[in-house]
Amino acid sequence: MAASAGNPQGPIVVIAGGVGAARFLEGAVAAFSPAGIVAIVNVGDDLELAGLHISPDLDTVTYTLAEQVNPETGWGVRDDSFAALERLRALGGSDWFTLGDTDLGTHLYRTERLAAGAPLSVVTGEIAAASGIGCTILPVSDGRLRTIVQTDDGELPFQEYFVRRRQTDTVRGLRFDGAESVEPAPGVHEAITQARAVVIAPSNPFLSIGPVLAVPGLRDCLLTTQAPVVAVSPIIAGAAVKGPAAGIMRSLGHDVSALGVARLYADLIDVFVIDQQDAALAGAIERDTGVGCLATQTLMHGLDEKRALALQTVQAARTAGENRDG
Ligand code: FO1
Repeated sequence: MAASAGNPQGPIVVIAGGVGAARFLEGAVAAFSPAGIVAIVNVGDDLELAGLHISPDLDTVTYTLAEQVNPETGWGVRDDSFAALERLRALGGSDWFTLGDTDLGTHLYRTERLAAGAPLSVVTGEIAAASGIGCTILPVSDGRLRTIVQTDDGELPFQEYFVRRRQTDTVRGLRFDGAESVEPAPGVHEAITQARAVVIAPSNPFLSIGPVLAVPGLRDCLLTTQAPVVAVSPIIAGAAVKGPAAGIMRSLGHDVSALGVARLYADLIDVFVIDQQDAALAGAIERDTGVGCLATQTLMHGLDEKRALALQTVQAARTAGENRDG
């Protein structure tokens, strides 16, 4: 747990998965100077398909901040066309992963640059800059890290579980392939160490934040940074805002509630942000985990709500850090 209030000149660091984190980041970029924000993004969802390197969470964050994301899905590009996918289908190729034509351009660029020897963090920065994004987007690692989902049908690569089999398998466990040997990407350690505040975004704690925390040194970095660390609950009133988080918590034996999430993060965080619908849980969370809570509106509809959540979350972190300093 952090030891003091953090560096007031340092960045706001957001540990991010896909859609929920991207929406939180939209608010952060609106509330604070984008140049002072660093997103550290999950790469456990990455996949190789038809020879292309696809990084769904990096792309979701990038497209969202570039105001290019498909608002209906929260991933992919708005108003994209699917001529390439239709051709692939007509040829009898594999079409279970929906790649739009504009999105494909991103994967072609990334794959070519990686093949030429550029690290993923550099390529991600290039794509962000070309998309007009003012904040820093970093993959948690340049190394190969892949989430493997353990089910009754055996081990499944993440996107097989998530997209191809539509999250219908009961999750018995998770494994982060490559985690033992990867390193944090350049800038990750520095950003957390020098942060003003670190936010664990309202992302799936197992599928999105789990792979980030599995990178060697990341947990220690969060435990030793001077910056206050805050998490935003992705579980509201016993249900996930989006995706399979509730079912996974249940099948892995955790309480499907903000309290269950708080227990997962208790050793890392100084304060926990829960939804106002869960305000009655604040006392139990504080007694059970020793972590203080802020109950507020965490469901983000428009930009005003996203900005308000970002402001309140960072303020809660700063206050927790100052109280800790005494
Ligand atoms: N999610 C789906 O449910 N179906 C898809 O066909 C799909 C394609 C896809 C293509 C590019 C991309 O960046 C994301 C895509 N996603 C799709 C979303 C993605 O699988 C998940 O949202 C994340 O991996 C979980 O954070």
